[in-house]
Amino acid sequence: MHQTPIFHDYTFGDQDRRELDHVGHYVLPKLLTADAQERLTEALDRIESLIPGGKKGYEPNRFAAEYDSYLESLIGHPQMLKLAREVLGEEIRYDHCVSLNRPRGNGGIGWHSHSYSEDDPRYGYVRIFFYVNGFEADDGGLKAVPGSHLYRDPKIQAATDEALREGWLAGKTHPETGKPLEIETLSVPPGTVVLMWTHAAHAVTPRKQDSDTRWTVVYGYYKPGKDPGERWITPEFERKPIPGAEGLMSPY
Ligand SMILES: O=C(O)CCC(=O)C(=O)O
Ligand SMILES: [Fe+2]
Repeated sequence: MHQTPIFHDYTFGDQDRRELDHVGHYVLPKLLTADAQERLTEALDRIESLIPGGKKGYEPNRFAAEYDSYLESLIGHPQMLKLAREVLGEEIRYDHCVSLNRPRGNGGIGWHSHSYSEDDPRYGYVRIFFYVNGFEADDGGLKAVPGSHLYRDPKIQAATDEALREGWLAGKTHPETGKPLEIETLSVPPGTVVLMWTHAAHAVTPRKQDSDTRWTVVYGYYKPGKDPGERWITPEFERKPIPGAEGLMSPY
């Protein structure tokens, strides 16, 4: 089936893959086409409007692709799958699509990491973030700790940068360089895609009171073979035929 491109031309080569593996995240600035940015903004605006009064346990933001056909169509979009496979290898599964809109005054989120296959680094899990209108470091900005993913710790947690430095980060070094781990703040232009390994320590700064909404959606994919835990997919959605997504929905 023909689908309108969502990404401009790019190459994600061996060098880029090595950088993702070394750092834990990888930024693809301005990758989204103008058309994709426009349609994503519309879709994410709709999701945002559904949140008040949304169903507990089946929240429009947490099950975003189940509430919006455009977001759904991206799960199996050829360019999305090509990127996911460049990162994870041929065999992949879909895990979740969550809207991460941050309206003005949104508090951001403290330091954390996520889980998957802690005991076997051959099985990866990657988040593909679409930062549709970008962000500045101090305004709904993503922060990360290069090298933290190599510890494969799914339980990193800290409320502030200071608490992270005094806690989890204290004395930790990059396993490949021996250099002390440090916090990195990002700023990205509109249309940016960010890849992040699941065990990377990350956090988000608050959105300013006088800013517009930060429009963001994330898609999670992994290499099957390990227990993915609770996936944010309803049984009905798991069975739904989605063009391009055949074989991606079963957990293993
Ligand atoms: O809102 C963001 O930029 C990141 C949210 C996050 O931590 C996640 O989706 O895992
Ligand atoms: Fe996260």
